[in-house]
Amino acid sequence: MLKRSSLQFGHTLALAALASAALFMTAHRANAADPSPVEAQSFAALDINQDGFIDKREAVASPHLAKVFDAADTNRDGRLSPQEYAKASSLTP
Ligand SMILES: [Ca+2]
Ligand SMILES: [Ca+2]
Repeated sequence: MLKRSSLQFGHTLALAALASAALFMTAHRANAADPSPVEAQSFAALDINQDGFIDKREAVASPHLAKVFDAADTNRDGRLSPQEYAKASSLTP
């Protein structure tokens, strides 16, 4: 009786370990593929007119972004695409 229940307990632990490992790997892969949720959220928050770009007037809402705007705008169209914005967050003024 005692032996049986401890076996079951061990089985449950192994399952739990497997489940959390799978969960960790899934979360890790999602982070590597996409911009982090924080970045995506702030891009949407800064893109006031929701045209999919952050122009200079929208960038002033973020002091850091306003400073690195020109450096981040690699194609010089006067606005930041999500890709340029992702780069901007790693630039230092
Ligand atoms: Ca915009
Ligand atoms: Ca641009």
